[in-house]
Amino acid sequence: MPDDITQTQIDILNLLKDQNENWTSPKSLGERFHLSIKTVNQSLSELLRWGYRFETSRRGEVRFQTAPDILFPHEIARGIKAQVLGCEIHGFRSVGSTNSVAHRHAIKNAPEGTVIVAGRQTAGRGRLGRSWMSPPKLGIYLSVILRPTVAPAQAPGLSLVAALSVAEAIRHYPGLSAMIKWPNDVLVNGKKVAGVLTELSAELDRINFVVIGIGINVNHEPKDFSAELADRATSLQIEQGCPVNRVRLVQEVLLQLEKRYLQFLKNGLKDQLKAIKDYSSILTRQISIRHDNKTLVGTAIDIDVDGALVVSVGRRTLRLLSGEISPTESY
Ligand code: BT5
Repeated sequence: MPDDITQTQIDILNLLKDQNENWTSPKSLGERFHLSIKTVNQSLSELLRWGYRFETSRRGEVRFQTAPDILFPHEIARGIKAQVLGCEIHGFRSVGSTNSVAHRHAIKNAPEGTVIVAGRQTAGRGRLGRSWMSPPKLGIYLSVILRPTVAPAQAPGLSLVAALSVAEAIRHYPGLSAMIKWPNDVLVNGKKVAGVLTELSAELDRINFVVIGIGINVNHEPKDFSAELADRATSLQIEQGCPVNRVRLVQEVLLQLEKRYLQFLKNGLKDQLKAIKDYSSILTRQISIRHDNKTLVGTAIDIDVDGALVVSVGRRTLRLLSGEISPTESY
């Protein structure tokens, strides 16, 4: 239960990690934190139960070996390079939706950059009432609270900013050429590996806050997807052939998102449009578009500086600010 690890356990853990290769005795841990040796040993047993591994010397000293692949806030916070995103991290073993939890924190004035992360979601959601499959231990389910000082009309651009950031974080792993499917999907080898859900609380001319929800399929095997998703979804492990450390990936996503978000605040999408277009999986392709209750077939020709998809349909040119598109041929 990530929400149940105690501060004493975290303090002991961090000290042991700081010691690198050096051995530490339970007695010195006790002295450092004003604890009895019994409490230190209990804490070490609890950490073992969480999946941490330590080496023990013949003299009963310990040294840190490995951490479990659990999205503990203290693991994400340690060594994070983002400055603002992740300033507060709240972790949960299971929630309905991290976006809903983030929304509740935002209303209570949580600062910009607050992150909500969960081991699983029981009501993970996509756009337009769709659901996001969020099984335990395999994926990343996180939401970030932002308070951008831009007009509400600019907010849809943040979905592209987030999709680009996730694609860039994934591209750090060898062989994973992540692409963006406008407006909010990230694909690897033509299959969906991540999705972004941007939710807004705003008045007519002012944004109160934005919640960026990010779901990434990380260590799923093919059997972990429902029959309905089997042909369309994939995970990083499936595409890379080996598991991916979720804590490191969260740190990378937050770092990329912070960089791109700061650019967005300064110049809108201008400085990232080239990367968004370079990674777009649909530009120049024939797509079908659901628009005004009709399905149209056209060619995606551009993404403009507002984040709109420009599509040529017969002799007409449409500018879509949101919507559903699908390729008419495979990627
Ligand atoms: C999205 O919606 O792709 C946005 C997904 C955002 C999920 C995150 S997880 C953390 C945060 N908390 C939440 O409650 N949500 C966010 P959309 O474009 O509407 O796509 C939804 C569709 O993707 C579904 O109808 C399925 O077809 C498909 N889908 C569902 N789960 C999937 C998965 N795990 N992997 C790939 N595709 C999936």
